[in-house]
Amino acid sequence: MAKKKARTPEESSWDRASVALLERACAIEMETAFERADSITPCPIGADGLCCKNCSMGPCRLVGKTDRGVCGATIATVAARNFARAVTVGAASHSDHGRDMAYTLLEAAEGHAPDYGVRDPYKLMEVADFLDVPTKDEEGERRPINDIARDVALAALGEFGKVRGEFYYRKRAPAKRQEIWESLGITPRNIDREIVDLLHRTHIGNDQDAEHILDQTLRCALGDGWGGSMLGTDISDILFGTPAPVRSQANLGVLSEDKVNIIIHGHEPTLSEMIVAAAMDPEMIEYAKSKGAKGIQMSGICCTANETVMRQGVPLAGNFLQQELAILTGAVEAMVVDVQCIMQGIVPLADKFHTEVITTSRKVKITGATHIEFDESKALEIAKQIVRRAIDLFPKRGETHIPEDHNPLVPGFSHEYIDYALGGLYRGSLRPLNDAIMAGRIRGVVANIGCNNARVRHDELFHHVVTEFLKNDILVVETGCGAIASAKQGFMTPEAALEVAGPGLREVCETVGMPPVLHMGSCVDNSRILTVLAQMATEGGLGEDICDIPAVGMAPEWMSEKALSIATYCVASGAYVILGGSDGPVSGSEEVLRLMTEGWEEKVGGRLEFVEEAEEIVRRSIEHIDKKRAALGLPEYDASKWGRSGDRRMPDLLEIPFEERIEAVYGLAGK
Ligand code: NFS
Repeated sequence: MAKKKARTPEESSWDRASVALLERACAIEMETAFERADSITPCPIGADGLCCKNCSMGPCRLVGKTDRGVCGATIATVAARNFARAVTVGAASHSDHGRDMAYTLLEAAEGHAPDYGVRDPYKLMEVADFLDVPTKDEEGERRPINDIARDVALAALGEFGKVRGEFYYRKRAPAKRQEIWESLGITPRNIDREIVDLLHRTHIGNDQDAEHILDQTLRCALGDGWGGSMLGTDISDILFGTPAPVRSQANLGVLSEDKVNIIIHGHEPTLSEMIVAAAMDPEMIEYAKSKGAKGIQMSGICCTANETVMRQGVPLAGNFLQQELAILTGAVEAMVVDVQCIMQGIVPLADKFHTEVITTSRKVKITGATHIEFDESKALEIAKQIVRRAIDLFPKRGETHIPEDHNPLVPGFSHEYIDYALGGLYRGSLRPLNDAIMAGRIRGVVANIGCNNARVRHDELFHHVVTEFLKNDILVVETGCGAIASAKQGFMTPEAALEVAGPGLREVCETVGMPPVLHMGSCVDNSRILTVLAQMATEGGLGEDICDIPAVGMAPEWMSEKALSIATYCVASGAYVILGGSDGPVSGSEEVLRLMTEGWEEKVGGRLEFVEEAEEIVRRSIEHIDKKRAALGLPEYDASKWGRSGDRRMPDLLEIPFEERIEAVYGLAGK
């Protein structure tokens, strides 16, 4: 591959463990995505959304004097159509994951998947209610759990292809939001239909009005956020338990020198939960010992990591751009993958080591990888087969280079747990959060989510924006690879609040005992963030709708089509969303950019902006939060008012002179 300007390891990643392994890659001349990103110049026409290849009269590149394709399609039509296609793929990926979870619940309820069952009956009852599934029989007696589970699974599957009637999960949004969707005609009819409808429209000779294409894009994305993703989250909780805080560790330093390392990578907890169970089986541990290992070390990459860290505390090996780097340690026996965000590059790299890449999904094979197809009816048996295979590779392990870096984290902040943490078992509510925002102790909320992107310095944008938000008393909630970045950086422990957060946010975190950056799960779990926002809007004091709340959503290092779908459903739900790292995939069309900002703000109260620089992302976010505070008539943010509530920890106070201590605790000095 011809080399252009190559970045040094430090220029490629902000993360120390990754830099060490990139140095290793250089030393042993192994190629990674970082190097390929340097070698491949992205096509500037495609990057701006100006290349149409929807028929064989093209591809038409709308640059220079060319402002229409062969069929006459305009720049705005082409840019909107390309964006719409990306959103449909993203929505399809999340939603199909949700569908698979529903099938697993159905199989479990009907007794065909004996290794699975209902682990959270409370969540099952709640979801049954949303889906109009009766939980009691005609005599008023509780129906058997598996009957309810079967009907919930069937009703959930109905949301994908419902023939007529309403999309049930619309009820999860604030009433005002539902009215907006209704008046614009963008309430999803069913999840699959909006995806297919949008794909149909983007065929040559169909919808050729950018605004009209983008309206359906909002509708399709809503079917993801409030449909496929939300069902994916809910059913995962029913099957595997609703997350609550646990302790864990993050970064490649979690790999073990003397245990069999198995990395689970992908997205679906169906497989990973079983592998985790298999790896804990005493028989498997004994088998590992018989091969000279001290045991089995599980860890995760990407959203599988987020699913299993939230529920089981399985350590996070790393985020998207660390999948190849994990193999470069030489210490990984098996990387077991299912669906989404799996780079083909891991297979040739694994070939150079003793590592085996094992694909498991019916939907995903990678040339050169071992395929062991997962089957829910024999889940644990297959999981054990995979674990055994990994153990067999341990004696072949050669030289290892495991970085030392890892940081503690406390993940597990489902919306249910946040309710509980703030209000206790009997008064569970978001009232204290709303009150803290209204008083100005918490200036606002940022949802910081999404991918890594090999074209921007790995993890740097995440680090920059999160640090600035915390200093400004902004609570940060996270999912996906963004959450893994913060975990690695040590932002996800309660102690972190003392180090980084501003005085108001610190007081709140100390009182509740929570980190200032909350890990809320995988990318489908952005639906948890929607739920929190909906509850904040209905709790009172912060308006009546999501668009009234002083909050911003962002994916500073995004790269996937799923991230575009998330951004779009958040906007359609009323949020201001910023995608970072570049000027975005529609930058070639002024009209589409205007439609996604002013146009969408007028229609749905949210807007989508593409902002390359971290400083500018922070500036615009804080400006938006303050604008929303002012619109609600809340006091102007003033950091000097906080930090004296008496919540400061004793060890801190003991360090300072007595008079200052009085001032710090009671604010009484001089009065
Ligand atoms: Ni989300 Fe999760 Fe990571 Fe991006 Fe990929 S793993 S679904 S798409 S890269 S955050």
